[in-house]
Amino acid sequence: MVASTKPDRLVLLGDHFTKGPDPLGVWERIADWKPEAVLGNHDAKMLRVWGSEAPGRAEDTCRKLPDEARAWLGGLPTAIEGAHEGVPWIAVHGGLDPIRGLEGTDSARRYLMRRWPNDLDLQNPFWWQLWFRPEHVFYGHDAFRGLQAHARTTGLDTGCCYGNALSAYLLEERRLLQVRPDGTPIDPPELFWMDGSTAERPPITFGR
Ligand SMILES: [Mn+2]
Repeated sequence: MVASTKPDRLVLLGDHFTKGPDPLGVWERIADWKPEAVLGNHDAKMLRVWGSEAPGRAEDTCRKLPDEARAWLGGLPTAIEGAHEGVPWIAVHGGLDPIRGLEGTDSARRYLMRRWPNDLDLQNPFWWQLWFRPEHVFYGHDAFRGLQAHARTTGLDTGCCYGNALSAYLLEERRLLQVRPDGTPIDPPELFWMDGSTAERPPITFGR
């Protein structure tokens, strides 16, 4: 997708290394492309355990990567802001407080939040169901629900590491891009769900 579109800005949405089979391969791409990126919850875990000999997925992943990857992770912001044709956008891994916005969402919630005001009660609404602020938010962290296309939020984690698709959004063309895990383009894009279905379903909306 990067080779075919040659974007001016490439923003990765977090959880860069722990999910797939080849973390070093991911790092080599990052070192080559030098994308912008936001910190994911698994990235934060890696920073906490780096250098530890303890067993665990994050620890194992750290041991496969050079120190430069640690420095890169350690320098990542938890949010990136931009604007395209007058529309402001924000990239985060998890979510944002729909009442207090970016400035009112602390770092951990930016990379962890799925529901608002917290994830403890599964009856709580998803943060994006309550997002009526002016910025369009792009996020990851929720492969279980597949592609999430709403008016002002777009969830792009379509579970490539589970055999589904890698998804990206090309702002200049307002177009979703997808490839299969082997790199084959999926055109037109599909909505991927964890039950294996690719059929299009109505987008989940709330109050719109
Ligand atoms: Mn995550």
